Amino acid sequence: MHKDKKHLISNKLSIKMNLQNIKKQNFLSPLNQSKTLVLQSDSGQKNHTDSDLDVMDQIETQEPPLYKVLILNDDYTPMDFVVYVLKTFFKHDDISAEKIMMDVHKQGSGVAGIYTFEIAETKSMQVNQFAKSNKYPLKSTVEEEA
Ligand code: TYC
Repeated sequence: MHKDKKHLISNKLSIKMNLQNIKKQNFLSPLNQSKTLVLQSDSGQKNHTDSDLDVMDQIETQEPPLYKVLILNDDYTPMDFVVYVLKTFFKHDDISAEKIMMDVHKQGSGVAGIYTFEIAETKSMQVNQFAKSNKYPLKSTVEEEA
């Protein structure tokens, strides 16, 4: 099972155990899609209403949007450096890192990994910073999964 989904289900259980009332609030995701956020709130009411249970079911079925971290080709970054990046930041083994690096080298870009928004952004920034520190032009970007 997807780890974010596990997280949501465990959220659901903790809400079930601890909360008497549940309130919804709308907010905007990084790409301005409307989402529903469930907030913990006041006590006093012993039983969950049907609407509370609907909200819990909604939590369980929501999947977070996913984002690809792309690695871009250039003419100067050494192949070994790209393989090291793929193994270190994206936990690929030698075979997979070598294959992704060669795909990027031949096709111009490739997917290093797929994550939720903050993790994807963080990894991409870490790669760009690491390449810059080593004076290589290697660049990474983030793109929402189709
Ligand atoms: N094209 C680079 C070279 O020939 C290798 C390379 C591969 C660079 C992938 C960046 O994302 C990259 N040295």
